[in-house]
Amino acid sequence: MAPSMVAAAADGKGFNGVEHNFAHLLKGVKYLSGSGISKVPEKYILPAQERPMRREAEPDPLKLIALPLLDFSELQGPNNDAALKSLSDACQDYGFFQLVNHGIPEEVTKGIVEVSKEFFEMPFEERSKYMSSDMYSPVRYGTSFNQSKDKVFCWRDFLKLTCQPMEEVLPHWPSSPPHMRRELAASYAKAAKNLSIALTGAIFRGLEIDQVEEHGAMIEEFKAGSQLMVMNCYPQCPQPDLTLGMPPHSDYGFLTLLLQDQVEGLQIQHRDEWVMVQPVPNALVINVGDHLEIFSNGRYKSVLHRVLANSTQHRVSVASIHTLSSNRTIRPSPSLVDDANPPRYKDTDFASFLDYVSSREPKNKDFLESRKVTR
Ligand SMILES: O=C(O)CCC(=O)C(=O)O
Repeated sequence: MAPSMVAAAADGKGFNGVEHNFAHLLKGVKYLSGSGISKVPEKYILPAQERPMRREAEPDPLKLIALPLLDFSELQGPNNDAALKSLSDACQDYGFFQLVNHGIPEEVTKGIVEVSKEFFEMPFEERSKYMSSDMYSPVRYGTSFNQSKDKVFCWRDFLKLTCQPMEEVLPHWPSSPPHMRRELAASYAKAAKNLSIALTGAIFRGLEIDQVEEHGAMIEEFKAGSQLMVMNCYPQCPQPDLTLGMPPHSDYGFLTLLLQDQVEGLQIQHRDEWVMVQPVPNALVINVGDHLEIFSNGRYKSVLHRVLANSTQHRVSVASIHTLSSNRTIRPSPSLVDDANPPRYKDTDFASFLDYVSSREPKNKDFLESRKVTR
């Protein structure tokens, strides 16, 4: 019997039973999965109508979608009208696309996925040094979506690293695995930041607002803007039909760049159906966040997405979420607003998002909904 199982048995909470004490659950799903459970604890069981799997009325929930595949070199090159049009169409119709030839070296993308796996493989005592309920902490290790608010836990552990200003936050990042801090996480974070700025420039060109002085200045602001890197760990789950790796949510920022290993799990909502994103080797999954939906006055969509748990394969992903600095107000671009298209969203900022999510259980796109103008 593994030592963790002995400990569990000793305190009377059988790991094959359904009940577990809350302190065990806060150790996270990597710990639970490693303890050899054969059933998910009750805290992870979603109400029947929120479960991911095969309800009679639902079409095949494992339907794969080939997201629009964009080539970054074409977006950057001359005569890029067709590429910019594809970018704009993808942001309107899917809110998601995959990006190839993005220029981040493969050793960096593979390295950050590997180092994330190594982090979650470390003993719980080592990982737990970074546990914090402070949303403003530059490093936060935890489990579920928001472990202090979630009524039902999801099957995910995470490490969140604030990336700006890099010189200030870097000393707080985990010092193990030994090469995590500088060599990989920092070089991936910098590369993702540069790519997000270049993509934002392409998005402004696609929206035909790049010549507006204010937007040129915004691109400069993005350089010192906010960046959060989230390493997600979804270990094998004994009953994946009863729970989710991540519940349906949208991302708060302008753009999210997601690196996933080749294990399927990410689903997006497209035309009222959940569809599985097919991993493409060496591609990044990019999605429109709430701030870009607001900035584009609703033209581009911040789309609901979720992650399925699975019983056979461990999955790891690394999301890098980019937006303007936390005290910056986000509002519909004045260039996209006129009498026919009045502002559809209220002004917002990152701090109000954090206040919102720390005061309640986040659900679906409820923060974005709260920012909509009702007429
Ligand atoms: O793991 C994934 O594929 C998605 C992660 C995600 O949605 C997030 O970190 O917000």
